[in-house]
Amino acid sequence: MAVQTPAAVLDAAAADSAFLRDVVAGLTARPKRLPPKYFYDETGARLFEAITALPEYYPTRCELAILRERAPEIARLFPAGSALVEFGSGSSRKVRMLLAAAPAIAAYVPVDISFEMLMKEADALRRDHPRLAVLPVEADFTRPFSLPAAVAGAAHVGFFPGSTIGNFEPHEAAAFLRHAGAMLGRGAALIIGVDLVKDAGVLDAAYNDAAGVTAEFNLNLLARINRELGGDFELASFAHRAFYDGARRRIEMHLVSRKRQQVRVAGRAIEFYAGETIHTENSYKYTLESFAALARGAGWSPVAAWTDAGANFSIHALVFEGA
Ligand code: AVI
Repeated sequence: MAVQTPAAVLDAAAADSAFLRDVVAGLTARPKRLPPKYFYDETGARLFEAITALPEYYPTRCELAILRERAPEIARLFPAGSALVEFGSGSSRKVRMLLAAAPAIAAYVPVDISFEMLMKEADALRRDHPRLAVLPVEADFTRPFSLPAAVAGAAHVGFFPGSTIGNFEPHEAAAFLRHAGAMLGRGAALIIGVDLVKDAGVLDAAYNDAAGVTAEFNLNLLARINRELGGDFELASFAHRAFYDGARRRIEMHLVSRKRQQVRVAGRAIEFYAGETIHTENSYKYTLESFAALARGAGWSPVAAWTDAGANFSIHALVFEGA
């Protein structure tokens, strides 16, 4: 068994209480909701990896295709000796494509909430890039955090792939871009993946895969509440629902109560009527123009944007001018 330091125990307790607070607040709100960032416990991260390989889930494949084709062009935007900061690094598959094309990068700062994942990926990257300083930061990148002192003097480039920005409400996305700019500094570049508006049928299929992996990913949120907060959700009594709202340009994901029922979470009774939903995620889709406008409003100048051949997904390069 791993021995935890007192600080690690405190961190875990603080994280747990934030989870508890957010779950109680979300399940007692009307309509009920849960923050999507809690999808990613160990099981959720594994299920998300499985989603990225599904035939219907095009974003990962399309973003990798853009990186494969455009990495040398993107790498030209990185000043010599710069530090690449990745928000929510997870597996290092995408950044490896940039690192291979950009020997000018001196340091890589992966920021992630999962300490185990950070350490595993950092070790592998150090082996493959012995001259690169790999400086992991364990943090929730949706909250303020500090960059390592070792990169204070370097030019900074941010990397935020995967269209995770789409899981933020537009005002949260703007706030994230402003904070990222303030942290990376005036003149810093940001390379960001953004999913694009497209045919509703393609979008619906991507979030309602035939194998049911997205349903399992959605339901794992209830399983996680059972595991970590002593909840008694019966998973079979909830159904996955995902649909595209064309007016709001977003996929909505919900968990629908199949019957009238009462669930207990952390000693509280939560009532559901039949058909009541918990809103678990929004995944906003942008046009090239609507994302550029969002970025401009947050102090970033768009300098380039690339799409895959089918124009399903985009990668934008932005430079921070100051808010
Ligand atoms: C991580 N994020 C960009 C995914 C998305 O497409 O919004 C999460 C996801 N939810 C269901 N499938 C994938």
